[in-house]
Amino acid sequence: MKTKAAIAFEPGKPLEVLEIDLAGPKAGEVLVEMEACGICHTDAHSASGAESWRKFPFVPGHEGCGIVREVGTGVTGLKAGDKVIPLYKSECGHCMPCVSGKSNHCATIMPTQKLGVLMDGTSRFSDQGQEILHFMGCSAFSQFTVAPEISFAKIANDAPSGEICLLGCAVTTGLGAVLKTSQVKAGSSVAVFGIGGIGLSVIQGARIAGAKRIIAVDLHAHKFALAKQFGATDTLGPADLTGSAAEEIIEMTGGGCDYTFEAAGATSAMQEAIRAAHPLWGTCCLLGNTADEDRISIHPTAVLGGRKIIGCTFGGVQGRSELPGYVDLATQGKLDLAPMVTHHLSLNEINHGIDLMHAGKSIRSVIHF
Ligand code: CXF
Ligand code: ZN
Repeated sequence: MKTKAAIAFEPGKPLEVLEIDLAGPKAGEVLVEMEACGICHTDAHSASGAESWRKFPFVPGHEGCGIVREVGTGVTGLKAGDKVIPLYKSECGHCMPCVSGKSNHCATIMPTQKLGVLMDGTSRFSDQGQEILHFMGCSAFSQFTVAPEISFAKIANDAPSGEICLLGCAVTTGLGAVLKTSQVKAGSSVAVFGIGGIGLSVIQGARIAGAKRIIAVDLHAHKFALAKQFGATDTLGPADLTGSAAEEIIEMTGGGCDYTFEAAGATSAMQEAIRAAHPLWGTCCLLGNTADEDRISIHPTAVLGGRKIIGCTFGGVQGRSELPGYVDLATQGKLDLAPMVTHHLSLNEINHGIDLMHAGKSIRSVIHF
């Protein structure tokens, strides 16, 4: 069949939108018609060529929501008509990390997913006979995509795809970091560094957890209105500071926060977030990704008092078993997603959406198919 997709043909070049070929689902695989997909920094980062190991061309996109149209042989958990969110963290339920119940780093498709192929070592996408690779097991910047059944969370059919797609990455990353990985307690103090899609979701998670103080830190003060709307009690920007943000937070909280989160993807923010966590019982949770050569450094005494430095991917959330519950939070009105979607675009406008993101003009742009 044909599918209209945005393709990263060469590192650093704009995506090209064209009709390409898509082979149907093989055994254990599922064909999904995408309804919506958010644009995430990771899509642009990977398309930029910053990952020396990544092979081109590929179809990016990993924050999608769509409808199952066809299932391959042996698929038991999904059927045509089901609404799904593609998972860049699959959940097979059988590998060691899945069985442990302590990790969402499902090992089953990791080796092939990184290579941009499905589990049989081949891609379903092609253009005039040239192989086009998959991305993060999702390739959601395509009207249709194919991935294994273990790479989809089945969610409520009445969930609104244009907002729920954000649970494919940013929202689950922030919410899961707070509710699952850090298990923020009611009455806690929380600081969030970086108020993008992930940071705003940390704020919403902290509000849901009943945190009494939520301090939003960002270099751009125009982000604070939404942070406050989502539950931030305090905001800190460059204009509010004489020293560092960490020093100010230590002053404001009488020693540091119970929990801090880094959602800026910058080592400088990570160092600040570590310092801003209380030195005796504070937990600092790192969420952002940075360049391969980046490092953060601490003196051992930074943790000898009891402070914890942790981190997670996709919030530590196991997609198939736990994402439906997060979707329900949104449909029950406990999680506000609509204000996060600052731009609604067509697939043809994808490069504009990427530009808006780089210029800091969007929280999330969502592609509607
Ligand atoms: C990323 C976060 C950093 C590791 C790879 C996945 N998540 C989504 O954008
Ligand atoms: Zn992402």
